[in-house]
Amino acid sequence: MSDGFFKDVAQPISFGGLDSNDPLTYKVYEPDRLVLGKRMEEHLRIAVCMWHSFASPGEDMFGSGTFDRPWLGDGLDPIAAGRAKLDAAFEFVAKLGVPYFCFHDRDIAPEGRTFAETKARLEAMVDYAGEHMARTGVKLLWGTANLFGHPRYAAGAATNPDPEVFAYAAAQVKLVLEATQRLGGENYVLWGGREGYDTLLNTDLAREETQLARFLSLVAEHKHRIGFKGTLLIEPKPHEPTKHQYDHDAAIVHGFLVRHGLAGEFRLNIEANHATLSGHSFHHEIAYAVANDILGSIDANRGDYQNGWDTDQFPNSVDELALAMYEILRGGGLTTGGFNFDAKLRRQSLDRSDLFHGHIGGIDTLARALLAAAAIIEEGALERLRGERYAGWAGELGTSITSGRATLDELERKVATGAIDPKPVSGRQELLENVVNRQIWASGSRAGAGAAKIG
Ligand code: XLS
Ligand code: CA
Ligand code: CA
Repeated sequence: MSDGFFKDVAQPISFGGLDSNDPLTYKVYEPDRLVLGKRMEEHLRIAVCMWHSFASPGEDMFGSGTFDRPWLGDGLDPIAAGRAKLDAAFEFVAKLGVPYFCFHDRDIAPEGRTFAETKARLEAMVDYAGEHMARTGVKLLWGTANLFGHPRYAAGAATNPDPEVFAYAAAQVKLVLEATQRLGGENYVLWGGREGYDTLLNTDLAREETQLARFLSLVAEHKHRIGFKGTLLIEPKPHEPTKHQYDHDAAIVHGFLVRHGLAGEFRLNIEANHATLSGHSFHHEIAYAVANDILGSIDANRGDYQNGWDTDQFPNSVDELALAMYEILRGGGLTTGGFNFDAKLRRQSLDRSDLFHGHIGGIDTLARALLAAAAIIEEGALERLRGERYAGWAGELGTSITSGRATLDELERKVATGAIDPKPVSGRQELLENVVNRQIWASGSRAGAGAAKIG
C-alpha cells in the first residue's frame, strides 16, 4: 500500500515471471534482460499516453463518462484539476516502472478564453510536469498539439479553407514544440486529426495539399531555428474523424514528403490500429517504413476484427506483434522512438487497478513479441531463405539489369537464343510460417528453439 490516487498498488510493478499468479506483476517484461545485446527496456522504450489514460472520462457516442477521474469533474479550478491529473499520471507511470509519457497540450491544460490565457495555462502545467519528471525520472517520448478538438478546427487546421485557422494552428504548434523541447522530449508528433475532408463537393484537393506541405515546412524550419534535437513524426491514419484523411498510410505520407522535399525532415509514428483501418497489416506498415528509412516510433494498440473503427484496445496478440517487432529489429531497432500505449480501457473497466492490468498485459505482449522476433533473427532461417530467393540478382544477369546496362534488345536476344529460360520456384510460404510459429512458441523458454537447418 502507498499514498496517492493508486494507493492500492505497491510500487513499482516488478517481474514475477510466468509462475506468478499475482496479476500486478510482469510475466515476461524484465527491463534489464539482455535481448540481442540490448536491455529490454532500451528496445521497447515504453510510454504511457495522457489522453486515454488520464484525460478521458470513458464516454462514448451513446453515454457519458464512467471512469473514476475526479479531476475531470465539472466546475473545478482548471489549474488545481490539472495538477491532480498530473499527480495521478506520474504516480501511475512511476509505479508501472516504464521510462516515458506522451501528451497533447489539451490533455494537460484546457484552452482558455484568450490565446494568452491558453498559453499561460499550458506553461504552468508544463512547468508542473517538469517538476514531476525531475522527481520521478520519467521522461517525455513525445509531445503534440491537439488540432482537432476545438470547433475552429472542424474543417481542418493546416488544410482549413480559412488562412486564419492555419495561422492559429501554427501558433499552437509553435508553443507545443517549444514546450516539448523544454521538457527534453525526444520526438514531436503531428497527427492530422482533421486534415482531410468530409465531402469533395466543397474541397479543393490541390490547394489543401499545398497548405499542408507549407505547414509542415514551417514546423521543420522552426525546429531548426530553436535547435530542437528530437525527431519530427507524422502519424498516418486513413479516416476518422474525417471520411478521408490525407495522411492515409505510410506509403501515401512518404510520397507526400518526397513530393514536397520534406523526406529528410519527418519520420513516421505508426499506430497498429491505424494500419489495420487502412487495409494493411501493422507488419506491412512497419516494413514499408523500414524499407524507406522513415520509421520513427510506434503507437501500440489493436483494433477489433468485428468492427471498423479505431477501438484503441491494449495489444494482446504475440503472433501479430512478433512480425512487426521482427521488421523493427531487422531495421536496426528504434532510436528516438518508442512504444507508446495509445490504448484505452473499455468503458466498463471501472477499477483504478484496471489501468495497470491493461498496461501490464500490453507490455508483456510486447516483451514476448520481442523475444520471439529476436529468436527469429538469431535463428536466421527467414533471412537466409529470403536471400536465396533473390540470389539471381547478384549474378551477371541481375546486375546488368539493375545497373541499367541491359537494354530491351539484349534481353530479347538472350531469351530468343534460349540462354534465358526461367523455371518457377516455390515461395515456400507455409514453411516460412512454420519457422515463425516455432520461434513464437519456443520464445517462452529462456533457451528458445535454437537454430534450424532448413534446406
Ligand atoms: C488518434 C491518434 C492520436 C495521435 C496523437 O486517432 O491516434 O491520438 O496519436 O494526436
Ligand atoms: Ca496514435
Ligand atoms: Ca487510434
